[in-house]
Amino acid sequence: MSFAKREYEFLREVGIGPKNLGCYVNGVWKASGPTVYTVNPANNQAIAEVVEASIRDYEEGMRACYEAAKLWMQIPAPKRGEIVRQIGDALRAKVYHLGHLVSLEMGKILPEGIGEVQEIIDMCDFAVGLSRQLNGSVIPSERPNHMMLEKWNPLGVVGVITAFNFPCAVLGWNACIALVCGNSVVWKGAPTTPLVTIAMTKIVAGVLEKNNLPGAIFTAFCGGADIGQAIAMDTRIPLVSFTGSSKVGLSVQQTVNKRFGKCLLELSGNNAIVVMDDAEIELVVRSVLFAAVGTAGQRCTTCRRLLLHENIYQKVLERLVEVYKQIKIGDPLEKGTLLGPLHTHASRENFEKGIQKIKSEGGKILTGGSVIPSEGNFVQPTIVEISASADIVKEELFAPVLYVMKFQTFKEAVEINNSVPQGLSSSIFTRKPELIFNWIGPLGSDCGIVNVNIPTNGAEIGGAFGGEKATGGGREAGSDSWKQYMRRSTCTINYGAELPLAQGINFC
Ligand code: UN1
Repeated sequence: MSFAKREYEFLREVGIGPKNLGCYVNGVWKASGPTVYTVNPANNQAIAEVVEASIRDYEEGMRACYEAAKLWMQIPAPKRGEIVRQIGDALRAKVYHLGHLVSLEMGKILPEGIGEVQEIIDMCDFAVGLSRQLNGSVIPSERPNHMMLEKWNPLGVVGVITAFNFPCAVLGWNACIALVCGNSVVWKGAPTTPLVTIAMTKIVAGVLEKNNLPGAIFTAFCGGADIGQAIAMDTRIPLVSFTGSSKVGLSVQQTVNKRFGKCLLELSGNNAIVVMDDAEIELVVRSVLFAAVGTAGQRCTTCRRLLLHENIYQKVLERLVEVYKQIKIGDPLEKGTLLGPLHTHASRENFEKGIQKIKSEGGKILTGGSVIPSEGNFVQPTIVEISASADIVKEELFAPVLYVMKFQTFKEAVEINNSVPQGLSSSIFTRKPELIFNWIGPLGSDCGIVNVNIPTNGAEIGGAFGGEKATGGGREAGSDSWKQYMRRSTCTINYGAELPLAQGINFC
């Protein structure tokens, strides 16, 4: 497989040139860190050059960002919503071009690249509505002539550290909410997707500039672990939202907690689809295909474990293997491709190591299992028959590798679903009401996302997104996730002349 090096028209449309400065600091593009090349995962050829942030850039940016928060938080929330509305409109105008960039630099197929940008647009819409609903409550006081109320105030600066697999949508989940809540944002994107970081920041920066607002309200850095570590340690950042592996997330959490900062973690998943014997097989096959092969298995919501009832085991498996053999693998920007490359050469090596481990632990490869010789990071979509108790099944192998296992009862399926350290997403296929309600009930799936008759991935933004256990416990995007981006002030106001004390205490 080889790809000719092409000129990508859409890069210009989103403000990317051959050489790019990777920091948006106090409203100015600059950078004094190392120079890196971002590469196309489909052929490992350089796309463009980026100068990353140095710690000096970080300090300059953070100082301005911290000051800008004081101004931004005094702007009424619905007016902040208006700015986020404009960001949504600016993204709408570029959804196609930005989607291409995501696809080019990350390696996901174009419909998923465009879908990722759409996810931020959806978040903007959600956040605009939210900007008029940051409601507190009024609580009856036990004391005469007293009033108790809850007032939600901004935190100040929200730090957002995102991963390569969703190089901009996860920024959107956090930034849209953080901004309407009155916080300024400091963002570090993944080191291997700097162009998406730059293009996305240019969109936001353009809106801030047009409205004569300080660019420092949205501060962004391309860079590596040193900038991430600086964010985790920075006492000016009361909330750090981190997306990545459980291992790195734990260390970020410990660093942030040590200074009494708060963390919002979205870490590894190890998501199962449970198929009962009354399931509609074609619905299952389509769902598993999207859940296990979509984004080349590099979503945190990717289905990694397929639990099949013994009565339909053979039938589903045969159908899946047949469908897997027809998957079109190739250039993610090309129409019709279903499986693009893994993101980096290292991910490809990781896939190979994983396959070796699978074999050594008794896994039987039913289809796939090899890398595809090419300049890029292509691997075969893989189905493995393996015991639920194998060590490798407990890990998140970030590749299109699906473990299949058999069960006899619903109870056993739930036990297997819950038997891994991670707890992000899960799904059951059945039409039986008692199974559906048990699945979503207290003794059902222990995950943050508990689906029925749909894949484990592809969540809408309206719900709170995140998971339990080693997934980190965070909830981002919709529902009431916004509360994490604000601090709650419980206010008791005495408008009388006396001083009655709570609990009836007489203190004189
Ligand atoms: C991620 O993989 O980090 O539910 C996020 C989904 C997407 C988001 C995935 N909306 O698959």
